[in-house]
Amino acid sequence: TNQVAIVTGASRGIGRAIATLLALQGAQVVLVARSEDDLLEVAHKTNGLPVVADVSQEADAQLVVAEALNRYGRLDMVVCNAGVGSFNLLENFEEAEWDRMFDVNVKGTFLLCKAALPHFKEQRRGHIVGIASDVSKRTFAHGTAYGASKYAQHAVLDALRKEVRPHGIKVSVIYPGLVDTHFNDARPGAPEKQLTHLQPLDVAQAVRYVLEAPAHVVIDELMLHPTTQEW
Ligand code: NJP
Repeated sequence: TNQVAIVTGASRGIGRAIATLLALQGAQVVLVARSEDDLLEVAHKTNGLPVVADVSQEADAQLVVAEALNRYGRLDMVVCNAGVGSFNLLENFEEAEWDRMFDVNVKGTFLLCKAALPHFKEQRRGHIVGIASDVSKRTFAHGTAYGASKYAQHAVLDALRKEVRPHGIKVSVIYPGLVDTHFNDARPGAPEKQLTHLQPLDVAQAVRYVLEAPAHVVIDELMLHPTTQEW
């Protein structure tokens, strides 16, 4: 198909896998992240449009949607995937680190949805996909800030679903467990992580699945874990 998708956090990890899979399926992908070099590499491999942007800035979110419409003349879906996380005891968190997680994970999701909605409403069609987390629905020690931000991202998308369904717009949220990426400064690709973690492609295939639902079906939520994850 010639569908157009915006994917945030497309420079590496899950977002890169989503963009790559959607491009393989024939979509035009608009690739969003702050790291220009990585984005250009993904753009080269996917024939996508790189837009260097910070999802936590409203002007950037508006620019991303405008660039998509300028370049391709259409917009069918947005994937709110960009996210950051770090883990610590509550008393050891710096205020700036708390703010960073909320800025990217919650405000970033809000701002891209806000930017895309006028267009989706006008065409009475559109699909918003959020990459939340299994910890959007349960808490864990050292995860006060990240967990709160992912609960909040889930709440934004869950409430938004109720606002936009009458306009023909779908909201699907993916809740992955551990994924082998650069998340929290990890180094992906260690052989043992094939047992303990999902691969980015596993999450990308879940995204493809929700996007391929027929017009009369919306998959609201999809949670996936590595079989070895106990919590
Ligand atoms: O992480 P990573 P993942 N503006 O670090 C981008 C969720 N999740 O793929 O800007 C724009 O490899 C960053 O690009 P750059 C998680 O919460 C993960 O694992 O160049 N983009 C990069 O492309 C998140 O929502 C796990 O630094 C910004 C990407 O985000 C999503 O999965 C488990 C940005 C991060 O790539 C993808 O994370 C789970 C900004 N301000 C949920 N800040 C897991 N990995 O275990 C960051 O439950 N990015």
